[in-house]
Amino acid sequence: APVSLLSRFRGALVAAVLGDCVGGEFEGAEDVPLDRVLQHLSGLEDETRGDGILQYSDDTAMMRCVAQSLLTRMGFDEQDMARSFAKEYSLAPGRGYGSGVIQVLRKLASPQLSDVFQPARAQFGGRGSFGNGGAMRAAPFALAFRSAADVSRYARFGAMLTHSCSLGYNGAVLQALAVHLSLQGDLALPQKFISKLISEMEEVENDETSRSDAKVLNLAEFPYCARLHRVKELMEQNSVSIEEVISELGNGIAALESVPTAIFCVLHCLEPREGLPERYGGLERTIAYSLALGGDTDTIACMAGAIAGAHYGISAIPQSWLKSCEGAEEAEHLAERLYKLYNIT
Ligand code: 8NA
Ligand code: MG
Ligand code: MG
Repeated sequence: APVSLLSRFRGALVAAVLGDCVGGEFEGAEDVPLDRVLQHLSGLEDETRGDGILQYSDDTAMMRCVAQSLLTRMGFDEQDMARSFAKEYSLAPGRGYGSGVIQVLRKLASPQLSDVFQPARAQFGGRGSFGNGGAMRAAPFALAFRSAADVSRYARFGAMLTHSCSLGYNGAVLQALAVHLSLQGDLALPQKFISKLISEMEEVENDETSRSDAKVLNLAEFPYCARLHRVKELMEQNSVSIEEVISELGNGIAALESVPTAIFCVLHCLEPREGLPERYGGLERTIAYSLALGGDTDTIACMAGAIAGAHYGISAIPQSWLKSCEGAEEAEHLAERLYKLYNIT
């Protein structure tokens, strides 16, 4: 049966939370053997397991702020979103935030602050953060705006509240666009999906700031486009090892080293893969595969989860996984409210 748009909305936000919660187990680990991943995931099916619910981290905490702000303001309001981030951080500072972004979140709490983009610009000697913290929370922008141009514009501003380096906010744009295309059903044609993303990012990266940031950071011209071309090449290969994915695309906390990686995870897992259980559907494969890459596992699984969830819909998510993750039900509720907003604007 075709997947309804509402099911895709719910799938996107719930699978993002799932990726964050189940990925936390391996965050920062260099080597994550696939059997450890599968053991961790099958543990979720065991109702008698004693270790309780898996907690979400900064990824989900900030994504909830984005969704809530878009809902209450019925669109993007930088003051409100900034305040929401600051308030969330002050209430629960122990969610595993990046070491740099904490300074921005503290400054955003000041009522005297007039330019809410200023604290982000002061990061890292004025260069701004290129971490994946803008991208990890970008999915709700694709659920709030209909056109690719709006998704792109507001995902960029939303990320700039903490990530003022173009590598940081362009990663958020790419993630939001990937969710946007997935919601439209574009993953049915994977080659076309990646080609569309490349042509969108050619425009996004063709501005002075993006071009000069790439140069200063010693990166290829059009760094996201270059990575997406590598994703395309890996898709065309008969077999791809985990080591190859990590060396070609990365698994780190920089947006450039994790957003294209998350997109690859989704594309790679559209088909059954060796080493992954046959009973797994595509969404379960995507989450499992993302964790097996190691590195920034919670964030890569969160981003891959959002894209995959938008493709497969909510019914692809195992109930036992949903029940094991803090904030999954709340994410479903936020997705339903965003769906209503999407249909009246
Ligand atoms: P951020 O803005 O603090 O960036 C994260 C890190 O990236 C910084 O602490 C720096 O080490 C580095 N960095 C970013 N920009 C620059 C720059 N211009 N020059 C030099 N170094 C730079 O925080 P964020 O929100 O982007 O971080 C997101 C990630 O951190 C997420 O994965 C989140 O889950 C969290 N986190 C990750 C790990 C991990 O081991 N992978 C552990 C704890 C928390
Ligand atoms: Mg995290
Ligand atoms: Mg992380």
